[in-house]
Amino acid sequence: MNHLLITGGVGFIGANFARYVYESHPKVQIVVLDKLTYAGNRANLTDILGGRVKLVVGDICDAPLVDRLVSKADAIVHFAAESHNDKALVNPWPFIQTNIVGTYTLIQAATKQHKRFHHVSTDEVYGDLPLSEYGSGDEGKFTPTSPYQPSSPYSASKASSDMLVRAWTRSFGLQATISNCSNNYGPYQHIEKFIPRQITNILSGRRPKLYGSGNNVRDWIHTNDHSAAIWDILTKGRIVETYLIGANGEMSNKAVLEMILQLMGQPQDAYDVVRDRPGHDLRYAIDASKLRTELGWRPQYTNFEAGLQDTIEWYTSHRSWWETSKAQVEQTYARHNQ
Ligand code: NAD
Ligand code: TDX
Repeated sequence: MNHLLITGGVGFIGANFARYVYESHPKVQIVVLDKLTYAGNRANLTDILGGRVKLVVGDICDAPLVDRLVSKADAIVHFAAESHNDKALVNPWPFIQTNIVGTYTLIQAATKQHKRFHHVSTDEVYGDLPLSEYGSGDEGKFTPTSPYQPSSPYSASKASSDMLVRAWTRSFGLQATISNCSNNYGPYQHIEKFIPRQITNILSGRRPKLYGSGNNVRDWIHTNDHSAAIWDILTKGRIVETYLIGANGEMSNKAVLEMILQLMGQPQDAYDVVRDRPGHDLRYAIDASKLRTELGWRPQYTNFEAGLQDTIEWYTSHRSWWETSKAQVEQTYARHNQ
């Protein structure tokens, strides 16, 4: 595993993973393939580019380019995707193209060249869980055998990509693993997403925006815990297996927002309730016992409030990273009453 090809490596989770590998595995050479869409930011890697980390700007749907880069790698870790649910509800096409055709292009190359492939996916492929069980002490969670029931254009495109990877392992012997992770938070996350949107709203004098009742539950994990889990799966995971990644971080959106407001010294009710997301998934929750038992993975960021405080500090001290795109992101949301 000395030469890694990381797709989507200047996006939020890909960049955190590239930085994690760079810092903890000094022998590994990294090539990042990224199209630099609105969600990709070269600045996420600038300080480590050159030497052991190279960036190739290109599209995962470009088969000749993908073939060439795969030939130089020992393994491919595939993060590149269109990742935002709200955008998929407005224009699903890029999600079909990148998430499905892009994944197809990569697994064709990996299969032909007999390369190890890790596919990064989401818990949203399993649909949602009832809210009624949340907090009852007897909550059901997603497991690796939960049925695929995606409910949104984004999750349907990710479910499709998972299915392609599974089919290629069986039909063509692709040496692949898949991971399905819950909601990530941490530095470098695009400000269209829930936590950074609210933090940067407060920092820029805007009011935070909560969709609908705010009772929807997400299972939060720090992105560095996600990176460590992917490294464990890549190096110790069983081929053809699916691992679920989560850190028992369930919280309602309203509770997360109230924690942000409190940590930033704002009144608890200083937010707007806005139009709910159509088809809004109610609750996600991950049972990560397979990852813990088989691979010995344990989350390190077990104090969500401390992780959130660090994240607030990161956005506070990296204003130039987000300030130039803030007005445009909020204008787009305002057009949809969100
Ligand atoms: P992101 O939107 O922040 O980053 C995606 C990256 O992919 C960007 O750098 C973008 O430029 C690049 N990209 C998009 N289309 C491309 C293409 N056609 N060719 C090459 N590069 C392209 O997304 P993220 O939140 O970092 O998510 C990364 C992966 O993790 C995705 O596969 C996502 O489904 C998965 N995931 C995300 C979460 C989460 O909470 N954000 C949770 C579980 C799984
Ligand atoms: O302003 C907001 N207000 C709000 O209440 C935004 C942007 C979101 N929300 C709600 C919707 C969700 O219930 O917060 C929750 C989290 O929203 P997102 O950050 O958009 O994440 P989500 O839709 O849950 O999907 C995320 O986790 C799974 C990632 O974006 C996906 O890529 C990943 O697969």
